[in-house]
Order: sequence, then C-alpha cells, then structure tokens
Amino acid sequence: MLIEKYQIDQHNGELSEKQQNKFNFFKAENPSAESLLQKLVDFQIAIPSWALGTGGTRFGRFSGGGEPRNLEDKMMDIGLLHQLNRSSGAISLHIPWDIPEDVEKIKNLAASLDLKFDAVNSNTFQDQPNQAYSYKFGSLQHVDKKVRDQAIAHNIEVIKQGEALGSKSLTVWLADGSSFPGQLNFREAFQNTLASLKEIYAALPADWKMFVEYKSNEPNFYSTTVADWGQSLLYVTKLGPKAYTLVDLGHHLPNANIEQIVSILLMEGKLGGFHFNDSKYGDDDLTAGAIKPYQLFLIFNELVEGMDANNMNHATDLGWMIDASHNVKDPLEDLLQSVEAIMMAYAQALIVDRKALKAAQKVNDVALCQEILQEAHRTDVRSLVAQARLMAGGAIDPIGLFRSVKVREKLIEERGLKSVATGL
Ligand SMILES: [Mn+2]
Repeated sequence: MLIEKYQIDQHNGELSEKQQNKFNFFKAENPSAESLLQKLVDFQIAIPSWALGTGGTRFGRFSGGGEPRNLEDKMMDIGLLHQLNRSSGAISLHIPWDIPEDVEKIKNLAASLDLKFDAVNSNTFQDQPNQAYSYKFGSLQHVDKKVRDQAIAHNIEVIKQGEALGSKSLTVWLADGSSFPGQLNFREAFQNTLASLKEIYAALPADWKMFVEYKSNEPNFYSTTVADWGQSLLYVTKLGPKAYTLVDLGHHLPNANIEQIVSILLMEGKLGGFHFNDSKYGDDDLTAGAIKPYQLFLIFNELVEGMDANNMNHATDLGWMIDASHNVKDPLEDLLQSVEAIMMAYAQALIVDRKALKAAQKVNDVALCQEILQEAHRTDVRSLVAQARLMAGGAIDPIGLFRSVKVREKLIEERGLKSVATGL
C-alpha cells in the first residue's frame, strides 16, 4: 500500500505551525541552516530487502504480521518509507532471496516508487536447495576448488542480476573462517579468498564498484577470513581501483574506534560504503543510533571532514545502507527510526565548526576541541531534518503518520497475519 498525497498534506498542515516555530528557533541559532537543507534532501539511505520482515535469533522468530510476501511487496514497503521520509530512495537486493522474475516489471515498479537499485548482495553463507556443493566449510576460501568455483559463479550471477536492474555495486560478505584452532591454514585461506575475489572482480562492469565487507566473528568463532578493516584493505588494495572496504558498524570487536577506521580508509580512497545499525554486545543489528548516538555522530564527523577534504559528493560517492534485523519492533517503524538517527548524525556533523576545531587542534586546546564537537552533538537538529523532509515532500512526523493511517493494520489485511518475508 501507499499513502495518498492528501494524507501527507493534511498531516503536515496540522503540524506545520509548530514545525515552523521550531525551525525558526534553530535558524536563529544556526545561520547556515537554509544552506544545509539541500544536502539533507539529497542524502539517501538504501533499505536492504531483508530488513522488511521480522528477523529472528537462533532461538526463535516472532512474526509481526503483514510481512512482504515477495520482492514486489518489499519494494512497496520501501516506496512507502520513501513517501514518509523522502530519504529512503534506494533498495539493496539480496540474491538469491530476491531474484526478480520479470526484470522489466521490477524496474518499472522501482521507477514508479522513485527507487534506485543500490548494491546487490551475494549469499554464500547458506546452502541453497539446488546447489551442488556445500558452504559448510567456507566458500571463496574453501579447500576444494569446486566449491570456490561455485561461489565465484554465484557472485558473477549476482552481478548480472544487478546489471539488468541498473545497480552499480556488489557487496561481498563472507561467513568464511574457522571455528577451531588448526581447522584452517590462515595463509591458504587468504590466498584462496583473494584468488576467488580476483575472478569476481574481473567480471565487474567498468562503472561498478565491489565492496568487501569485514566481520570480526560469527558465524565462525575462532577466525574469520575477512575479519577486520586491515584484512579487507589488503584484499581491496590487491584487487584494484574498483574494490573498496565496506564498514558495517556491528562487525567490530567491542570498543573499536570506528571513526578512526573510517578516517584512514577515506584518506586512502578505499572506503566504499556503510552498513548502519547499532549494538551493545556484538552484531546486534539494532536500530541505528539506539545505543551509541555519540559514536554515530563521531563517525559522520569524520565522514564529512574526510569527504570534504577529498572533494567528494556526500550523497553519491559512498554507499549508504542500513543492515539491521527487527526482532521485536515493526520493521517499518524501526527503519524510519534508523533513517532519522542517521540523518540527525549527518546534520550534526554538518554544523561542526570546522575552522574553530582546526584552530583548537593546532594549539592542543583539548577541552575546546571537545566543546566544539559536543556543541554540535548536543544541538537539537530534529527541526532541521524535518524541514528538509517537508521540503522534499515527506511527512513532518513519519512514524506519527504511519500510525495514524494504520499502515500495519492495512498490510495485515492485505497480506495476512502469517505472511513471511522471503529469505527469513
Ligand atoms: Mn552488513
């Protein structure tokens, strides 16, 4: 389902006076406010096709009802999110969970919803019913070349699927690794993985990027073959100029300084994109900004500083994606919350007084440096983000509107209480 335009207009009409007052107050304190609006309007965050249904843990899964039954339903859900916040104008597809049966139909649907196809994601962390060899002991790293070849062929197939849709990047995340000491020869696992990635890289179209995602642990609990940003950087450096490191916020060891990692990767021209989420203990896949909003801000602070230093376009030069799982909340509400948190961190990074920070750094005025960053982080930018949303045709209060027009109830009516999102 989609929301009617008059419903958005009516909602905004009811809230516009309050919003205008808040934004005027913000503008009085932040004279550059108007100049930031377009940057916020342009900034789009891709929604992964796997995040629209209820996720689960290894203990169980509790469906929320009205989940998308197929790719078209998933796209409709993202179209609805994009109507509400005008910042979710892209979809990141997972193959084979979301193979389009009719490419033209899917492309037309995307165009009608104003959605672009972001990175396509391959899957060699599960066995599919019809595949010849198992990924139980890895895919691109596997000791058996037949298994590696199968995983390479799958990735090349994913590139072809993405090409047909107009996607421009492939994300490779590997579950490869080992669970016990001695299981794996680390050097051979690295070399096999690199050789496999090279074959996939060779199949990339000229204007494509390849993202190599890293993860410290899980599902293997002793070693991961692309375990951290250093290992990813090694692979992508050896692969070539179209290969980049992808940072998933949940894939680090506890307390890792992610903002510093981001800064160095950007400096080296090897940061490709992001998977946003939040966590307290591990790869919890919680709503972005739900646990560590200051960290999210510090990451955006480095992104804005580093991208500006390299004359990069904030909206288009990196891949911005959410990678989360929704176990207890309505996935659509959760995604609205994530996008809002990301937009707020970005907005706060845009208002950091960079000249003053640079000057304070030069004279080692540590307290002032901290003051400058915290000043930005403690600024309430909600009215700025809402103003950008309003300017782009979205709703002032997306979750409020989502609830008042009873989206979930209507989706349950349309799709049933027991529908299960494909892939989950
Ligand atoms: Mn990820």
